[in-house]
Amino acid sequence: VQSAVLGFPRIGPNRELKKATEGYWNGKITVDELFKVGKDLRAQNWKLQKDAGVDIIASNDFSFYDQILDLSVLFNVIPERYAKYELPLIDTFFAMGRGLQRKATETSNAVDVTALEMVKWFDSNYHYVRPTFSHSTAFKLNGQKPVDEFLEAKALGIQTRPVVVGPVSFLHLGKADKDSLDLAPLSLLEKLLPAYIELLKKLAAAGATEVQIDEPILVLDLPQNVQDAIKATYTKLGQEAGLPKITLASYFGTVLPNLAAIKGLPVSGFHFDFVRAPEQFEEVAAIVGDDQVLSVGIVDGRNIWKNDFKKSSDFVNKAVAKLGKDRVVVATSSSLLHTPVDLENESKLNPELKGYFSFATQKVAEVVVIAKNVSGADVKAALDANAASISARANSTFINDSTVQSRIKAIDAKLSTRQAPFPQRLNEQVEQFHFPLFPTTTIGSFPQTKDIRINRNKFVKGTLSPEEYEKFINSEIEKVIRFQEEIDLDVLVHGEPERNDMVQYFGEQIKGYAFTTNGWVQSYGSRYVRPPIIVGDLSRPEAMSVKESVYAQSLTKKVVKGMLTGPITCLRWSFPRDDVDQKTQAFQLALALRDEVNDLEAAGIRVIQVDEPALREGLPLRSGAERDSYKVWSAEAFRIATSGVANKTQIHSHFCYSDLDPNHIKALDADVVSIEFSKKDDPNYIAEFSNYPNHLGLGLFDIHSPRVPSTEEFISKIDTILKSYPAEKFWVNPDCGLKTRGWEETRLSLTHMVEAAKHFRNKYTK
Ligand code: THG
Ligand code: ZN
Repeated sequence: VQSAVLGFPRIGPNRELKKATEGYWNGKITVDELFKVGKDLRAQNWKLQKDAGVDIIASNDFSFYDQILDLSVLFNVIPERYAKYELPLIDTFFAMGRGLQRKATETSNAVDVTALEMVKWFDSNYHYVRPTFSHSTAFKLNGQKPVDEFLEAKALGIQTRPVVVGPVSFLHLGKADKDSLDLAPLSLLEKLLPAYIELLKKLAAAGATEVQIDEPILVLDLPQNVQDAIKATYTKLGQEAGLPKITLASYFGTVLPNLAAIKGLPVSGFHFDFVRAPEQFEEVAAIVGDDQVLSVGIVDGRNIWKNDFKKSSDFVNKAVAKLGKDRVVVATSSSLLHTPVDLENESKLNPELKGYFSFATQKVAEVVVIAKNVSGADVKAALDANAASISARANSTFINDSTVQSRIKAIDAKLSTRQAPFPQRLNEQVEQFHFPLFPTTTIGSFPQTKDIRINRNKFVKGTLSPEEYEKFINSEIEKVIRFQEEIDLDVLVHGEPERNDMVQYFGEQIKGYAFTTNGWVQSYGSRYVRPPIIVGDLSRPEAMSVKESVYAQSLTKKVVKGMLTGPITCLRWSFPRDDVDQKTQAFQLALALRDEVNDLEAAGIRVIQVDEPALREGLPLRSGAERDSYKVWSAEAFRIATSGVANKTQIHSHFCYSDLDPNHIKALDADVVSIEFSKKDDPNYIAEFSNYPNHLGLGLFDIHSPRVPSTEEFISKIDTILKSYPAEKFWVNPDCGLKTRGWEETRLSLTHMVEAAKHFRNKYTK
């Protein structure tokens, strides 16, 4: 039985990739230095896997930004607005990922282009850059990244299995560009396939005997035409001579509803995710043909709990019994991109807890042990140690807290209902606040400057005393308050200088969480997060955010909004427990946050924002009972957190990164919500929200890009929205928090935004 890893994190054990890409963007390193860092990281990752004894090692799992953006560039899916500048390919690639605004110099023309849309990768916290097709898209190979990286590994003496996302997922996950809204991306399949075939032939010529083609959309509800496209595509690839063998892979769920589309396909093997969907085993194993291989995804690519070798081996043995040892592969459930690199880098973690975890490097070893075990090799020592650890965790004192458990049992409908319905609350709020028409606000965070990071690091290291650190944070808060007063925003925020990350910051203060010092996971581009780990029942021993909000409010007559992260987002952006259901964990978080919301109100904070950007990504990938139930309990969790306040306290919420369902948002019953909007070109999306009963801010500029929109651009954007959206419900705000931006851009963008709001305020009050 062979072992396989579907992909390894590319960020490096010490975030080498981040430093290199950001260094390149800032002109601190050359393109050759950037490429050298990439090459070294790839070599390091391949060697690590080779040394661990992995039989099937992926290549082309590396990217300088995003593997889907790699594909767009590789297949020349480059909208004219980027192509026209004729930049070096790597710069076109980054411009598509993050936008580019550059003044003309003696040797180059000015560049001004926004980024492509970025969306959540299935139900993960990874974001991909959406392939954007138009009628003029002309597929061809731009370079040969997968071939180059295969050859690079080969030169190191390592035979790899290149991985690419397949043509149907590539099209289905993409969208039509704004100049081609009538275009159905899937209609381009026939034109795209020759480019894939050319790529596969080049890989074969370079010596690749096998490729992994991912069609992760197989775990979604697929319309018949998409299922037909899968069938047609792999039938066609099977007829083509001179290609490497193909393993067709899917992950993050069950493929059962699309089984008819994959049954009988002429590929050499299938990979399925049996961590997420063990129940699909019998039926998928039944479609594996006599000469096909089944890759059993059994080591979790999405969570950090140590694998249970006994349980996994038993599972794989079911496959061996059916197919024989030669036709079974033991694999990670998905790429390990979604897990931190190496547990050994964690020196501060409680040793007991550390013993229960497994990061990417450890998972590589797990795959090998399970494969050896089912192959009949002697791995007794590893099995015994594993069994001891698994049973120790089950009996750990970190897990149970009876106070929390009885609070959960006592939850009733009253706990999740505001005192009065929205119209009445609104009256009381209007009377209290007197906000102008088109009120302006931000989503919460302001630039996290180098200075902030340096001081935080000193504080964490102990070289800055708590008193000095608090003084520093207060001075940052004051700066942000004065700035917002100066540009005349209506609802102010304290700017969150004290927070490293909106989930990690709370995780560190909630009992029942563990957190890492170096457990970085790529979120998008050069931005990474360190998800905290839920290890036991959750509660809030002390107020978490009151001090900073109260200080900010003390500095100004304007209203300061308190800022919290909602229960669903805390859950989704953490590594959750696998021994309790998600709803229970969300409700425990909701109760902890309810205490915080109530404390903020009691301390005089009259507007409280509880962000739920991860609400949408928590939605089960398929429609059905599980999804319906999620919509109900996730909304209930939010309402439990936010319903303990008076009518006149205004609850805000914020969502981003995904297509939202207005009905789901309605069920949260927040007074004001802000949603990401700047890259939604589709007028129907506005229309969908025009019936939303409460107040709504449509994000007016993309905070992921350093680009500064002009006042006129804001005005024209608002004008368009007002064609189908009522002025009296309209809040004016950016797409998301500003922590990744610089002060220069922030000052200009927000100033222009406020000017535009005032333009309409004048127009509508005349
Ligand atoms: N926090 C978490 N998950 C997220 C977001 C977040 N998922 C979605 C979205 N926001 C992703 N966006 C970001 C935005 C900024 C950063 C990370 C993800 C970021 N990271 C710092 C970096 O990479 O330099 C590190 C922050 C830190 O010091 O902890 O800025 O906001 N959980
Ligand atoms: Zn956001």
